[in-house]
Amino acid sequence: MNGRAAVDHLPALHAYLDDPARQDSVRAAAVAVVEALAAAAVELAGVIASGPLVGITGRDGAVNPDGDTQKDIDVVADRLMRDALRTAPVAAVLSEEVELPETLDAEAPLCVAIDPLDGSANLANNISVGTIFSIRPKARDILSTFFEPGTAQIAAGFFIYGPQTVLVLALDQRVDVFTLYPPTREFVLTGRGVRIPPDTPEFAINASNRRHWSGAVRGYIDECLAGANGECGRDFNMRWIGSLVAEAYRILVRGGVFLYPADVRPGYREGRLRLLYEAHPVALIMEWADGAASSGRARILELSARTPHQRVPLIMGSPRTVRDIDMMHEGVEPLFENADAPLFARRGLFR
Ligand code: FBP
Repeated sequence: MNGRAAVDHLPALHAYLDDPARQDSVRAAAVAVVEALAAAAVELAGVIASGPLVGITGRDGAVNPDGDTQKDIDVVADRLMRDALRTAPVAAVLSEEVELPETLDAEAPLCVAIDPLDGSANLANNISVGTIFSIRPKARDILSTFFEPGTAQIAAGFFIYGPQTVLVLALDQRVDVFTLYPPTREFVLTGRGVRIPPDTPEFAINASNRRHWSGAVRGYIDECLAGANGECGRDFNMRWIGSLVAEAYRILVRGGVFLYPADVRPGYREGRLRLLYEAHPVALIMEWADGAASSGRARILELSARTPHQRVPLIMGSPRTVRDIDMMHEGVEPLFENADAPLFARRGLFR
């Protein structure tokens, strides 16, 4: 098969972005940010692919502001992404690896929240990891930009460093997929206008935390596990990769639902994932691809952060499934309610 000939028919990212860039100055700025991040992602993909051959040991180093232990690759990814953003029209950047937003060019029109390398602990096992970003117009006061709801985002996306390096981009109310073609170091369009299937019997959750979950989440998963023998009357499949970008990508391809709920463990009472650079951007991607994203009690995009590294429960995927799980939260006390208590017993998915 002639790979080169197949690529020649596909628009490259920079050509594809010409159209939105012509529409208005804010969109032109967002396109410049995406292109800067894409160039950095090509570098980062090379470093990740070579790993120990270029001195990446995967060793733990400092602890980031959120209490996570940084790996050497986290530091490299953070430097690459923030250096790239300095070349783009960005007023301030909030990175997972830094405590507070950093001002870059105060006059520039956009602010960016970024997780430079999500799931880096997976790299030791050669599992896909990613860079997640969220782009929003600068508010009058730069800092307050980050405390606006997720609906303020004008674009978002993630790169996956996996078997292929892929960019999933939400821009102009649509979601497109670009794949890196290594010989030219260019991203080319491989998936146009992604649409999430409305209802796929597949779920992803870290089931080892079951005893810590709220009754609503336990009830939903128990019904999935009962499968054809239970009230839902059909079998479910389960996946858990432990890498948000890989889970989100699977949902874009074949639907299903991903849950990282709040639970009773100390430090998990607001969930695990971060609102500004994990939940907000993936929620925008889900919604613009016809999916949904919720905390169980509210639409993720309507939530505002109170602190830069705030966590949030995240349920995302096929819209009917997310809606069903939201319904199971209705009338149930927020967290720590007893799954066996009468209140929960009244609430089920299929009754
Ligand atoms: P980091 O932000 O520390 O990289 O972790 C995020 C993450 O790896 C997600 O990608 C993934 O969904 C989740 O943590 C897995 O968490 P757990 O190990 O608790 O199941």
